[in-house]
Amino acid sequence: MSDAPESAPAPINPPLTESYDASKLGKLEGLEAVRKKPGMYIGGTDERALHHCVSEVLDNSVDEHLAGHCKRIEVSIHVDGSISIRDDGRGIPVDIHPQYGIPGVEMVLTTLHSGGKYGQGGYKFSGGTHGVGAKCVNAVSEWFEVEVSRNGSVHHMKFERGKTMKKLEVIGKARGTGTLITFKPDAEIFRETTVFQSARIAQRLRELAFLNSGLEIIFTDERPAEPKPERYFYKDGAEEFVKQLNQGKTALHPKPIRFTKEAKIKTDEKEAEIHVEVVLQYNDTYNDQVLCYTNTIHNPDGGTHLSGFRSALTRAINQFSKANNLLKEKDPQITGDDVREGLAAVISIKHSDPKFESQTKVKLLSPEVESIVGSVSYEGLMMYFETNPPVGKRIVDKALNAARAREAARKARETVRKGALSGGGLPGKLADCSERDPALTELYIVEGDSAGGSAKQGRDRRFQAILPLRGKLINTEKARLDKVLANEEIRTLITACGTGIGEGDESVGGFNAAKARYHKIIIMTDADVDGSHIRTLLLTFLYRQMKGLIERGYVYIAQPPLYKIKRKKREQYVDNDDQLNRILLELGSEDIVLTRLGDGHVFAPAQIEQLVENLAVLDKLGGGVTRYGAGLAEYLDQQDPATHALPRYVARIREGNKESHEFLRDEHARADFLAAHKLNADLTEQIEPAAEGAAPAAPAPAERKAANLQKRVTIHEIYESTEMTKLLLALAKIGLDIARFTPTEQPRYTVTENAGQKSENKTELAGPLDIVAQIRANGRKGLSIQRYKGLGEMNPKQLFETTMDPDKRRLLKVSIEDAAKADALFTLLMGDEVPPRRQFIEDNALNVQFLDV
Ligand code: 0RA
Repeated sequence: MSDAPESAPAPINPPLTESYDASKLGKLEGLEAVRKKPGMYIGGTDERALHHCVSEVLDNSVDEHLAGHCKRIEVSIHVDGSISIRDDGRGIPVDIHPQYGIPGVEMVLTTLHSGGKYGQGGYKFSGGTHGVGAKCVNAVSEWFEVEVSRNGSVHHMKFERGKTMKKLEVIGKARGTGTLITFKPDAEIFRETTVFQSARIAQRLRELAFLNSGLEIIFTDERPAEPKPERYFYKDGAEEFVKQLNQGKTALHPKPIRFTKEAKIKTDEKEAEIHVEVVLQYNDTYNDQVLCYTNTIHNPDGGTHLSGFRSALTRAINQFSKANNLLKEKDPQITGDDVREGLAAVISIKHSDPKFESQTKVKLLSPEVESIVGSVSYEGLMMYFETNPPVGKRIVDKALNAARAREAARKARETVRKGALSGGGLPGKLADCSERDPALTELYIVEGDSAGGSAKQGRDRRFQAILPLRGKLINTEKARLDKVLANEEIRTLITACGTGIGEGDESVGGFNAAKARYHKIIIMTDADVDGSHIRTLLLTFLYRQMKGLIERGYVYIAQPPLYKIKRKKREQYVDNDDQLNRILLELGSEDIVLTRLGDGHVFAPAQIEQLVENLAVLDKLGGGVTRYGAGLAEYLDQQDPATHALPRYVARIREGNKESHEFLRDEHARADFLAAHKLNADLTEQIEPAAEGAAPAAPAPAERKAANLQKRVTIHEIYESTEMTKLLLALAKIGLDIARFTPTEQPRYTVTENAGQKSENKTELAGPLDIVAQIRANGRKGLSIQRYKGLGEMNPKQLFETTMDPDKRRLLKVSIEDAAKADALFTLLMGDEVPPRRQFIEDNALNVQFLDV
């Protein structure tokens, strides 16, 4: 490895020399560039870029695994929206860089384009350009913390918006090695959202586990009330991946076919090393899924590995069928499309010097890969067919069937095209709009006739067209195109859209986006399992046959409300749980008097509103403390009286069934605590060693263990502390006395409802945290909350106002940035029998977030 031996642990606060200062200045400017042009470094500031940050940090840990040093990665999303990635790799180097005079870890995290010593870290295969990713993430993080276990010590550093806030320090002893990075994305940069999508991250982690057999990945989203850690671990990586792709389908052969090859080649003077792994298994559907990866990075647009594989597959199957006389004279030629029907495959290559089409690595360009993947695939397949001729025959049969069906589908498409484009008239079910300019019109595809009727009555007929869909929509994954096109609902949809479908140009019935009759196609289904099923079926069809509509951003999903709430005469529709919570607080704050008993101060309504908002968030973030068994009020009372800074760590001490807590202000307090208890800094749970010279009557260790008398100590970082301090500052500003949160003997506040009326009701409260609870309870009084089931429960006017009115509705745009992943997901969802699919949808509360991963 390129790392020099490290003689001593890094000194705390390295001496400031002139060159250190100068180089440091340059670096700050360096990361400033990332903040100024995030697009250049992390591909934008949207939700995708936000998740890309996680991948960047993760890729470094995976690189450690690829280099043979890391077995386990843990990812946790915290309640405050920060995220941690922990690995048990070698740890980022902490020795002082001879040229720059700063610790390796600081260089890796703050110096742009730092080549040289820590530039590549001696990696043969690397997903990211090593280290470049993490420093960009540092630059766009409100705060970024790193803990490195190396050389027997745990080292700590902290940054804010890319600037070093705490220099490298040893904060304790380490037993093993590894890196823990935690960051909170900066809302100044990610203006759209800073909220991590659990499903999206889980999907990537699972994929990584599939592609790295033997790597264990643990994922915990700590934001729900009861977090459930997930474990991803696959002994036979890619093989299990392919089996997963075929889950719920019938495989043509029980075991996936797998071939691998390792090669060394020369490219422009350079030596490169390439490992190829191809795994495939045929199933009984009519679609193909071939997923391509380079150094575990997904290449949705394929590239040279894909083309090498494709031509080898076509060649091998044709060769086998010829050699065994499986083709009859009148049989059509077997094409590439035919051999891919029902194919599930994963092509994963590792390359020491890959070339991609763009920064986003969607397509592999390295020319040498094509022939390597081609030859290993061809030879592997021929060998397999030779030893398993019955499977070979089944595959040829399937391809032949596909070739025959292709001809039939072409004819069917032709018919549909004639119906749709040559004045066959619009379907009777379609209630069209009067506007003719497609840029101004919208088509609502509505589930069921009754909601369709309401939509027709409620719509603005000038520019809104309605197409009700009834009955069973055909599963386009399971059926061949000719069958799909025989389906009445699908034909109606095609005619209404006006674009035609499928590949090829219009003359052969192909898709033409310019002919779209509406530039907004809005899918409106019920917010239940059946609704999401129909939505997924529709999207599958649009994805496979009218992809251009999705690519142009013409396809949307309507968002009907989730709840209807009623109080006295008032009715209101509520979109989601967050909004419901806000409304409860709002209603609960109406017409109340909040009095501070100490001095009789009465808070103004505007103050109450702000207080409640801040206290509610504080309550929610409090989960970051209470999950470890400590009380939120006790924790908040540890605030620094001047700055309101809160402790960053909590030690949880359990002995038998006794439990106590100690809050530790910062890394120093933690280090002192660890030293005092003789504990390591990098373990989650440890047994405190028995005190030296303990009384001879003390039980022996084994007995202590049996009696559960051991002292178990865990230390937890409270990532939410920064955010909670901000809230305390805000609360103090509004005038709430927040020096004490734990309840006092004497009540401190009163909340009075209906003050001055007969129904006046006064409640005494002992602490600030009780205020929100009381107000929420107030809000629920006399309120009926109805979980809203179907679109049909709304009358035409309500449907328009909540879900169709351009001024009030919220539409979700369906984007397929990552088409292949969406495809894989469609297949997972659509390919199997109803019960497992329903289960999947229920388990994952399927929503469109899945679609634009
Ligand atoms: C630079 C050099 C080496 C390792 C790393 C960086 C490294 C970075 C990250 C980021 C997250 N986890 C990580 N693990 C390692 C090589 C170290 C050596 O040669 O010992």
